[in-house]
Amino acid sequence: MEHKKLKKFQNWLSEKGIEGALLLNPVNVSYFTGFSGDESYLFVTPKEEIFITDSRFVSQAKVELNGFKIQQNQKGLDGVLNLIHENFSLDDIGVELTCVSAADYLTIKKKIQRPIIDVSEEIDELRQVKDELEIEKIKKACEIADQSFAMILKEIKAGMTELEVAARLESHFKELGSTGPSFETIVAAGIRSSMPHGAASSNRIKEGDLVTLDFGCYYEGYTSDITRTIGVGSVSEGQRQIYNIVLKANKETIAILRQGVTGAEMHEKAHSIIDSAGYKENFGHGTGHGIGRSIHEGPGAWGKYQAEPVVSGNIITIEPGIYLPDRFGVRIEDDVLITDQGYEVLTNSPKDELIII
Ligand SMILES: [Mn+2]
Repeated sequence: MEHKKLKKFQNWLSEKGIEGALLLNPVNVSYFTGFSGDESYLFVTPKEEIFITDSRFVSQAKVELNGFKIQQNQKGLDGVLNLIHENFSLDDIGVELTCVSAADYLTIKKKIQRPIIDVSEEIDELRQVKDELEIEKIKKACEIADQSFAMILKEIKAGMTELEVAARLESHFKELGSTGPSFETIVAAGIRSSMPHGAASSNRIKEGDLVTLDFGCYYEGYTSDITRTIGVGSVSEGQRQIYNIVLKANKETIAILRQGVTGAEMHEKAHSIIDSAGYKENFGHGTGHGIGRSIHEGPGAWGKYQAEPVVSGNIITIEPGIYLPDRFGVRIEDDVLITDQGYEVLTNSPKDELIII
């Protein structure tokens, strides 16, 4: 296995004159090493890379990691810092300040007694441009989500609870090779569909409900994130109209995607359609975000002030919605890869007409 991303990070450390960086965030540790466990540490200098873990993970690390020095440590962060202290004389240390707890920060500061430099932003920037292998994994995560949705469509019935639907959906992820959901599955039926993030509850689905399902799964450490809203039995003309406005916003926003487009432009496009239909106040959240090893990551979340343009290799969501308080809501979300030529939609569950089950 090659470690191009780690090499880039090490080159950056050396350019910045940072002598070593201690990574604690399990997502970043996995990103650079391919390790699938957690609670481990990666210490890197411009030339060396040491993976530090405890006895639970040593044999797993030996199987999964290639080319890393593996050190066993049973004393948590204190032990890791002792190990660094004994083997390296550093003038400064890089740390992911956005994900280190205040307690850990103080421990590092006390033990190392050298300036602490934030490396989070550089790692975020590396992570937001996906390579071929990462793109394949996210495509597979999207495919599993699509297939699971096709399966659940045959099973949902009036009378089931939202939790029952979520449980079945999540079990399909695993049947299809995913390690599980990448965030708390949202199944929101009837009035609850007007809550943008109504996690599945014991509410029972009934005839005439719209049901919003927002779900995603992990495949080899990479995530998917998709939303579909469906109808149960018969739906009203009003429900269908709202669906069609959101669908138009979803499709037309996806259609503007290409390198150089900013989150603000995506947000403006989605809003132009929803606002002109008279629902400005009913679309309160962002229009989308980056995905990858985390469900929310670079290059950002799409809102008015997101001025950074997307680039080839970014994988992002587009997810407009309309929510009518105490009545119902609709959201339609897809995952899209930005390419050199334009874009590629990675989630392919049907959406062109409101699905009625
Ligand atoms: Mn999303």
